Amino acid sequence: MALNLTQKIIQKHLVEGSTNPKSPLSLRIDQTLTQDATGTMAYLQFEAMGLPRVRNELAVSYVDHNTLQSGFENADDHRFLQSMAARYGIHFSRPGNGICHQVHLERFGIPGKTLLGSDSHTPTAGGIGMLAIGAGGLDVALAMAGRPFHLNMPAVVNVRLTGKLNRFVSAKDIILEILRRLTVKGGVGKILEYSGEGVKSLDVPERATITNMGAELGATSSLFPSDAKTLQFLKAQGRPEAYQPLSADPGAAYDEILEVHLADIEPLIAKPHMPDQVVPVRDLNGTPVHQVALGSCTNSSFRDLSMIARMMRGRHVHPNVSAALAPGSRQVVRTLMERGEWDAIIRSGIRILENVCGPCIGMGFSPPSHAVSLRTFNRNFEGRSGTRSAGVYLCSPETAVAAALTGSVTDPRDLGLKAVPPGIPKLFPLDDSMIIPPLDSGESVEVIRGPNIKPLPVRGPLPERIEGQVLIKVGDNITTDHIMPAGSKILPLRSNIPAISEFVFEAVDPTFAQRARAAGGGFIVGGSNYGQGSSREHAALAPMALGVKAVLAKSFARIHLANLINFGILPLVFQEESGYDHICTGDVLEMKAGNLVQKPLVILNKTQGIEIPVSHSLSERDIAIIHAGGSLSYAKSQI
Ligand code: MIC
Ligand code: SF4
Repeated sequence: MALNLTQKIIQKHLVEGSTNPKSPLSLRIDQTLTQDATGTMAYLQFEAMGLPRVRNELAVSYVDHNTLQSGFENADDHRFLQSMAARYGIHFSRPGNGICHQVHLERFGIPGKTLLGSDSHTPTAGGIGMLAIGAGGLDVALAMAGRPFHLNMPAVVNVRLTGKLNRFVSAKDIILEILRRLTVKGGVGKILEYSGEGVKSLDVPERATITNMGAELGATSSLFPSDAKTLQFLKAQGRPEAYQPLSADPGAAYDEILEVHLADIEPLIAKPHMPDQVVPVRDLNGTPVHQVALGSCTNSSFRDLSMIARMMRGRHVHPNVSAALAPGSRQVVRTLMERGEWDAIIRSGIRILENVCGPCIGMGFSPPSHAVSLRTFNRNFEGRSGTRSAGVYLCSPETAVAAALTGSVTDPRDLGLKAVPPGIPKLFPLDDSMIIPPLDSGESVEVIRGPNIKPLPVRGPLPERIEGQVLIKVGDNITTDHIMPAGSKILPLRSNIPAISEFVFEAVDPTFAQRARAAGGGFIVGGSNYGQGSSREHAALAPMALGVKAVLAKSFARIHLANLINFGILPLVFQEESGYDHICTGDVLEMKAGNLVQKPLVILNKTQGIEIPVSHSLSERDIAIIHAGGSLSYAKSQI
């Protein structure tokens, strides 16, 4: 049978199950990655499993998120992560080396392998032909313990790219066009597999921009074939031996087909506050811009930063704009330096930040009040920049530079510039001195824990009957940034669940944590695509610590759903969407939870005196996990 590329990689890694549509399956995970903001929890969970060393092929721990050290907390976490890596056989990418997804692509990505990462943008590695999936820290900890990753077979969408991009239109515009068509829920339960003539015109870093932002569609992953461009990139990384050609069989079947004609795409921009609010840049031409932020795991490759340098050469940032750049990696910076392009950036007046996530996660460079901020990033959720009143617009590096030069939204094609993007260099400057390789044996290494690292809270087994108040009712597309905000104030508490719990739903209802504690926990009610966005398991862990027993929603985003299960919170969906209308904040609900296999289940709204049918998509294994009080208790019994 002719197979598509997704099926091929899955079949090679299949532990249990099949690639039949929607069927449950488990996958062998070759590589794992963590970043510091999710990594501390992941490693505490790994440690709790009691193994002497990681069991997967390659595990890498990156420090790129929590690098603003305005107190001991983040520095403590870095030291903890470094000692954990030495203790358990993990590569450690030191702070300042670069953003996890960029560095992983450069130094570790291998076509045809599986990668599980505790960050929702892990599918960036799909640009090099890996099947890369974002997950909660606990799932990554389990993968490091050699356990397979469980999911339901996603639908495979074939995105056929034809033609070639026009000048000053780039990979970001391709994925913005797809977001415009499919929306932030259009990819849930799907893998986007790219093919067609148009693929050949895209270098690996451009492909990675596209697979990166597949996360904003809610997609499980996005995948490009491995071809001559992949070989060229791996050669330039000094790793030609990692190459193998990979593509779908001729005539392979797909669940859906999406045609994208590259020549028809124009520069696009996503308006506040969702990545799918996409319009042509020219619709906003002339809108005054106050801030431009360049970088992030979406757009900080050498290709993108070189294009910025080429467009800025001999020019200067507009006096009304503050522009800053967080490069993707040291390698990117050194490549720019070798080619004299770094100088053009410095001379232009662009402010230089660390090689980290930085402003993308609200770690500095927050915009001024009511500002318009153009960012080459992937998320523009309200308040994520650190300034609630600011409007963040997502665009390509070309469009961002056009605004930095003119002080207003400008279609980059109107500037009359001659700049063209560079190709892949013959050889990037290779320097892994900021990646500490694992020791042969780490048994004598002491793990260093500062006062910021607090033990994990645990949830007990699910009781027969759950009862409690509806603590909050929210609408559609609620992100994990709404549930558990990030930013420079809250992020340093990622290793301290009791402290971070105080900020759950802070921007939506600042009384939430206090009310939840006073009520001894209760229920959350959500609309559709509840929990989209970041993979942060804190959006489940912190509500669990506050006593949340179940979340009732119209539908869930994939990673958050898995995180709720992992921490023993019951995720229920309304059998009929109208069920959502029959619940108000403050209502008291009751449910028998002894037999979750039987469906539909019934929730009694005691306040309104009505019964509301609910259902779930839990597998037998998920049900066992929930009954056990979460994945860790369940896994311990299995290892
Ligand atoms: C994000 O982009 O939201 C993050 C910060 O990288 C998160 C992970 C986290 O919250 O630590 C993600 O995308 O998973
Ligand atoms: Fe970092 Fe932003 Fe990428 Fe998340 S989306 S990994 S915060 S650069």
